[in-house]
Amino acid sequence: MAGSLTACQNKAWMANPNPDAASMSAGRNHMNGITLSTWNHGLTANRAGIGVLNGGGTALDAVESGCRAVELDCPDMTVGLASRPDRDGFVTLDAAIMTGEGRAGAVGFVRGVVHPISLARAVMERTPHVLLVGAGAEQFARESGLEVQSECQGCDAVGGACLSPAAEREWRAWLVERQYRPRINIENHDTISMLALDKNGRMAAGSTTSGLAYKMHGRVGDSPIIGAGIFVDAPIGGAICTGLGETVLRTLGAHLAVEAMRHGMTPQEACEHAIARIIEKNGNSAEYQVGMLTLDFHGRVGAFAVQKGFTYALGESLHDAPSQLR
Ligand code: SD4
Repeated sequence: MAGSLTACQNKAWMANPNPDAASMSAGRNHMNGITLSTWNHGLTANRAGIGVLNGGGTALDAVESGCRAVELDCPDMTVGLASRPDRDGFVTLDAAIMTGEGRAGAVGFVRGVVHPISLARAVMERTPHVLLVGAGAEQFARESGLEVQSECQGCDAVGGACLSPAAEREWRAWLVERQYRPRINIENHDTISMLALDKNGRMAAGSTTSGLAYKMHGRVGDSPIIGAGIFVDAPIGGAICTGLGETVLRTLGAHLAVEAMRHGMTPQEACEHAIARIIEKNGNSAEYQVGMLTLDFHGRVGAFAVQKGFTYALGESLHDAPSQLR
């Protein structure tokens, strides 16, 4: 039973990766741990995370480092300050981080923060709280010595002032019709969510995103909500989500998957179970995408999505997740 793993058993993946987890073979070349991340830019995150793990760093360091890499370099314009804005032209960012011991930190609706994942970690490590939002979170970022671009803050009536040229061009084109239709599997919602397991059997999860392009000002998605976008619990495992956050919030998707593993499901079964519940509770699954990844303390991996087209990175290889709709 997963719930009764000993610390020693937790490291079973190092010597004997589970043969049932087909995709494990791709991650096996990284003997210092496992990195598992959403979408194509998961490769960027994993490379940074692997570097940390190979240097003896912890899963927590690996996740922070992986998320930071995508916050700085996200060609999809879905993570970090160069992302597409909300409908009023402001880039507002959400992030969360959690460890297997149950420590967690998150930030929502922050502007100008270069590395929201590091701010989430600071909330976890330096405050008695789990979630800070908006101006208070930005103030805490400055107090913590984290980089905040001050021109991105304040109460301007109209945004657009500090968008990247590409994001501003697209936003202005979007303004012509102002249609908000969350679409699936296009570059306007590709959060980086990441799980890492280090050689000492510690696990961490993280997520950082600009949320949905052209969302309402003030909208916060699943990514910074512990139990929704990410969840990890030793000695069971962790789960991370991407996609239309409202559907994940209604079901606390990541928590659901981890609890399914606690009750004996494999990571793959847990993903499929959680995605099935998301579809059951949110109706017409043709209209949204959710991708979920799971990892247990044996190193077994699960991946499943509502729609086809959800890619994920395990170590340095990219995979297509199976999906409910084909
Ligand atoms: C959100 N779940 O804000 C995020 C968006 C996302 O891939 O994951 N996009 O709803």
